[in-house]
Amino acid sequence: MSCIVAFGGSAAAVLDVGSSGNQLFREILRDEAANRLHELGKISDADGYLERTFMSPASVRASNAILSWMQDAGLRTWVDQMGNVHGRTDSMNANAEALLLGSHLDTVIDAGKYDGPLGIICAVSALKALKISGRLEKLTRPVEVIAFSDEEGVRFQTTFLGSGAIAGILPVSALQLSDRSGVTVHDVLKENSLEVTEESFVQLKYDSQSVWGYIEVHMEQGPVLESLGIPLGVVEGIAGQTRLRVTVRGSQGHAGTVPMSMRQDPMAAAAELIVLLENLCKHPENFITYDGQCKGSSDESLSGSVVCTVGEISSWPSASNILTAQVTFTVDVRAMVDITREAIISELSNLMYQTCRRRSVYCNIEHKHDAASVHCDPELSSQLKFAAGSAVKKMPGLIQGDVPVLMSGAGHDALAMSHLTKVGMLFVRCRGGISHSPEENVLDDDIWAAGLALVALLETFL
Ligand code: HGY
Ligand code: MN
Ligand code: MN
Repeated sequence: MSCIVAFGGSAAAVLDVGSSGNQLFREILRDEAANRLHELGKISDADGYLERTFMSPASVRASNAILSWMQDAGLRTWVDQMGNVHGRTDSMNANAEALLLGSHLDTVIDAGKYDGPLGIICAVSALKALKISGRLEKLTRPVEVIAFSDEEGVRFQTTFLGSGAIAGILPVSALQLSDRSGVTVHDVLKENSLEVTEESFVQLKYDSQSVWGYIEVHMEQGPVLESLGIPLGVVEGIAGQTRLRVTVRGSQGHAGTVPMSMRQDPMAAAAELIVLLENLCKHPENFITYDGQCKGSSDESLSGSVVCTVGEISSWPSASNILTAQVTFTVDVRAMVDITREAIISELSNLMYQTCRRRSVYCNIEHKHDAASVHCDPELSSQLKFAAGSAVKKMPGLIQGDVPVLMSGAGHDALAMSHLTKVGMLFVRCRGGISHSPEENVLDDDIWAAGLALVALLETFL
């Protein structure tokens, strides 16, 4: 049985004074931050690739490392009953509305080391830079870093188990969600000595009056910043998302004896449904209008605004000489316009059931997760834009340019936190826009730029 322990951190870092005399904290915001990301990238539940799921042994080890780094930054730390790791300053005005910073410590399967941890490490490093320069206690409001326990939703197929509890949008029924092996969220918390009850679960929600805002630093997971040659961008909005689980059931049989005309083949049906999904999302204008109604004419405003993915598929019994009995696959639909996403899901369901009827197979579409799109707070975003611009200007050798504003197709804890408070996001350039892959890469100098931007933002609270 593993449980989360908190142990002290150490080491002061050397103050880095750049050529212009202002403090660049290179050793903290760049070198140490990059090392910590590298270290976290090696904490995995799997051999040979990176995987950390909700409250897994590797997630517990990662939590302990993050706790120690938070303490090293002079933060008061604790772990809450959904496994979120917290580090908070004890500022002069302890009762002022807090600025929350954070991102997720869990990963996808075969993950890169920046998706999630980059936002946690940059936030902790920025606060350490203030501590080193004797300004942590001078913050006029509390600042709290939260390393959320589950944003990817890999294990229980519903996301935001950590941030959703803090934001108060996670139903207590989530504790009864079970993973593939039948283990529930409640079970795995208990295994980690986190005895959550309905009362204690509800108390995890933060009072919106006690929160000033939430800021998340995250790798872009897209190619735009790299194509512009700019290390940082500000997020205008985050796409809404829907996750489905589709089950197709037919009649199991002998691969050699059942004539093609007599088959109820869920594998062939699933293949047709997946191509149907792709066609619907490649050409939504052929099926729906911008206001979400179904129609036949083309409407350019829809093209490119919807993305759909089948990322997981399984069959039973999976053998080359058996006509399959059942196929299950996941569907992930994202769109910036919620009524477009909802219309896609409705049209998809109609088309899927029609196809299954025609093929005399049984279809079931299970709704696993929905999150509406979110627009970041304009004022918070302009503060982030200014902070990012000032950071990039300080960085020796970085291309100077206006900090771009981007949309996010990827989901983030900021989606959940937007139900609690105003949110802002800072994107960091990544190589080739690659993410959810071990090929993920963020330059150390860009990690530095993101940390400097957070320091610049925190300085507005001094
Ligand atoms: O799936 C997403 O958009 C995020 O990485 N969880
Ligand atoms: Mn992700
Ligand atoms: Mn992420």
